[in-house]
Amino acid sequence: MRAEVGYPDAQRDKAAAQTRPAVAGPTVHQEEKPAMKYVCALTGVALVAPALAQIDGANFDTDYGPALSGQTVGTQFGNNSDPARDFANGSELDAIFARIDGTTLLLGVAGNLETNFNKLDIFIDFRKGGQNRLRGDNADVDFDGLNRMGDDGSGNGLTFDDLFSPDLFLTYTNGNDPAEHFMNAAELLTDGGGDGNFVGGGLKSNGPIVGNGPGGMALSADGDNSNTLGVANLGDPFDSDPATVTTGFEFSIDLATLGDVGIAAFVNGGGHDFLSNQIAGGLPDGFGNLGEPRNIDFSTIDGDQFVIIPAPAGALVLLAGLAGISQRRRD
Ligand SMILES: [Ca+2]
Ligand SMILES: [Ca+2]
Ligand SMILES: [Ca+2]
Repeated sequence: MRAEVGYPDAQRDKAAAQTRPAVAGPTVHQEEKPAMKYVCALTGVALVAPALAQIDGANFDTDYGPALSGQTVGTQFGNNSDPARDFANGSELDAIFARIDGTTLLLGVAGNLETNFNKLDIFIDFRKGGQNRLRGDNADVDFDGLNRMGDDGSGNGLTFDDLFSPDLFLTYTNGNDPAEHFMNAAELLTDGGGDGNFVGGGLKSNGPIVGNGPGGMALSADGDNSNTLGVANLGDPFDSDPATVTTGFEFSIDLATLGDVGIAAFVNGGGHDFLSNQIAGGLPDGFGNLGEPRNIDFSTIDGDQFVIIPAPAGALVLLAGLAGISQRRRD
């Protein structure tokens, strides 16, 4: 019972590591899983009844509560000094705020994204399967930017931490004056070849991006670039505690799934071709830009370069004994 609402790929990998038969043991009652998760989450929604966050890129503290993760290193993509909501002269990823509301992931990525069409790339692990190492035959989205990070045929490809195999890619960007913003989305199927599409965008003054991703998944997003605190340039003292930055980029993602979710996120160059050092979960002290995406292997970098977003609290309370599962998932 304990693992029924747990983190999909962590369970899979842990089960594999223990070399258990696929149908034996308490963690792998596959046929029962959807029904159990459905019951738990429905009950959780009834008990918790959280208000829907407004997708505006602001007020993350009141919308989500404390940050799940704060940045550890100063930015090498420029420390924003422009307080305007729609413009930034640097990029930093200060904190991750999130919660799951029914089947919808609500995500706040605090910080700034320079309005030069640099990218905020987000990877979401919400079901079994996916790509621990990015393949080169995924959907062509954002000028083939996803495959720019993947295997070029030589066996490389951006590789995540061991327990993280994302199933969905989202990318957000902003630039121009007057400011515009855009979003694309793509599936990350275990065997590649998934669907992907341009979600939407245009003038920021028109409000949030509202559209659909692969399979008709409902998506919305908006950005607020007004932060001038958080981390500073690499090597300088922080402007403030990064976990207290409450503006940035906000997403509503209807995953149509229930249970814990993992996310990875980073600031990337305009062609998805040069990773900054602004990575969700943080890098070890002193790390600069990571550069060529295809050569990055987060499993060789200390710490988790992903963040776990727990399933709704009500579901966990009802399943007594789940305390500590988050820690075990990181083993
Ligand atoms: Ca997965
Ligand atoms: Ca800053
Ligand atoms: Ca790591």
